Amino acid sequence: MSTEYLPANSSRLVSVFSDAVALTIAGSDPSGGAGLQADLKTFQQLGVYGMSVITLITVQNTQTVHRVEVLSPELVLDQLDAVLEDIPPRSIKVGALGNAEVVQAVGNRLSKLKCPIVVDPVLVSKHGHSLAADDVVDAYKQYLLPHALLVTPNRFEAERLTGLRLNSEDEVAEAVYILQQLGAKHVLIKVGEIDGQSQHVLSLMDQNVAILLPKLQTKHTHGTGCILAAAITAKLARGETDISAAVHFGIQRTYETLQFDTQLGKGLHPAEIRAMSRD
Ligand code: PXL
Repeated sequence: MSTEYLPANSSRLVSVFSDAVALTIAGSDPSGGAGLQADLKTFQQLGVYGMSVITLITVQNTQTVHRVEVLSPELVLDQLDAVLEDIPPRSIKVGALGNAEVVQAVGNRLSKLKCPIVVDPVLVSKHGHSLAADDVVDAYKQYLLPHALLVTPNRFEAERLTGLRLNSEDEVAEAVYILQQLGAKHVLIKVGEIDGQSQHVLSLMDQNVAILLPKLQTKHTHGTGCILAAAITAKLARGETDISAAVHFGIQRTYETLQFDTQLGKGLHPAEIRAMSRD
């Protein structure tokens, strides 16, 4: 038998991004397309060390969600405290929380932190199906939005949080205003199609910017909401302080995922950010 030695390297390299650490507080999607799995993969691909606190477990694949089990608020907080006292994240993403008790518990804990918090209020699917009862919506307004540097609702979530119907630019602007009154510093509404164009609307202080996206004919968008918020969170973890730059980065990278179909699964193919080839 011959013997091979790996090159005796080395001074162990200290990662360039060693303080680029992000935490996601989110639900599990075992098929890997959405939830904390999508968040962690996105962090990793963007050069950020990822941590995850699990809030709920879904039983799902690319075709259907069979079951959702929400963890107790105590178990969620215990996970959160364990990582916070050990590896302070530079930014935090909040995804699905499942029920009002968990929203309240997480919101109270996050109120004590200083790092940027991106809240993706998982309330209604991008196709318009409700994922949360009314008391969850109220809990988001009361306990979580006041601590959000950025909140990223889709059109239906923005409607539920504000009680408005978003059918025009004026109504979108009104929704942005209400969400800021509720305490979110910045707002990114993933409006989708309005006046015949696909767009996101970002609030920057007193100014709203419509970011128009070329329309792509694909239904394979599973996980893109999670990926967008995670990419923004990753950029913040890498030290970006300009929220507009972080949002534009996230939109660009998420949009790119739609131009590349993973072709995985029998249902809606999951999207993913790819930073490098698989060699
Ligand atoms: O994209 C919303 C979302 C968030 N979190 C989990 C999910 C989904 C959608 O499927 O499964 C765990």
